[in-house]
Amino acid sequence: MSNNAPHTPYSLPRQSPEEMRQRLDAMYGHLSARRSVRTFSSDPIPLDILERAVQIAGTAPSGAHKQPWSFCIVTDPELRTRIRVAVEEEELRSYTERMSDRWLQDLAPLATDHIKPFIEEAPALIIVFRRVYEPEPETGGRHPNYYVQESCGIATGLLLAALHEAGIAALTHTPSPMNFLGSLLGRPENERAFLNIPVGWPANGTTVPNLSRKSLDEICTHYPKGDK
Ligand code: IYR
Repeated sequence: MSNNAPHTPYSLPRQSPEEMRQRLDAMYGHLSARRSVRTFSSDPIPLDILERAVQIAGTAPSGAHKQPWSFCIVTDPELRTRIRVAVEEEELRSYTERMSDRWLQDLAPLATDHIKPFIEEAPALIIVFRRVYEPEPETGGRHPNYYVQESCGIATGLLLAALHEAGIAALTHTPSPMNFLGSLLGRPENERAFLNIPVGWPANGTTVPNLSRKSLDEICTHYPKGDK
């Protein structure tokens, strides 16, 4: 891990407004077609493609540049079966005991339940862990990380964009609690499971809920208000 880097000159090429608009229009057109997918073809994805996407995720900014994340690429079928069993146990408890009626109603359009075949059917899971501190082997102490949630959220956003760029679908799956993922993967004590992301191509016949996104006006406010 790099630290105490001396400063180095930095600039970005200026684009013309036309070029900026053109590039962002293209990016919006592409990214607005990203959808969460829950049914995957089992066709394997070359590992170097997934590694490249993880490398892109690792370009995210992070608190004090601590890069407090680890990405586990799980293709092992036997391990995925064990993950599925543990996931479904927790999800069953969530759906029947932990989630409120309001929550279940809100989820109804997604038609989800506690059965998660995608854990075994998708060719890979990328399981993101947040590193809450870094161990200090010399002293046995703990060096804290900062803004770990935010940093991992940004990195995961870049990961999803990278996968989509390569035409690979993903699901941000959040079994809760998900401490069992750390145990099943033998992760170190300083890591906590953040998200389970099954990845793959959509299975033939995949459908997604017919959702729409909020408009720009709904998500963006100008100050001063008169602007635009
Ligand atoms: N983790 C559960 C429930 C769930 C919760 C939300 I909020 C979602 O947007 C989707 C699912 C599951 O994966 O089924």
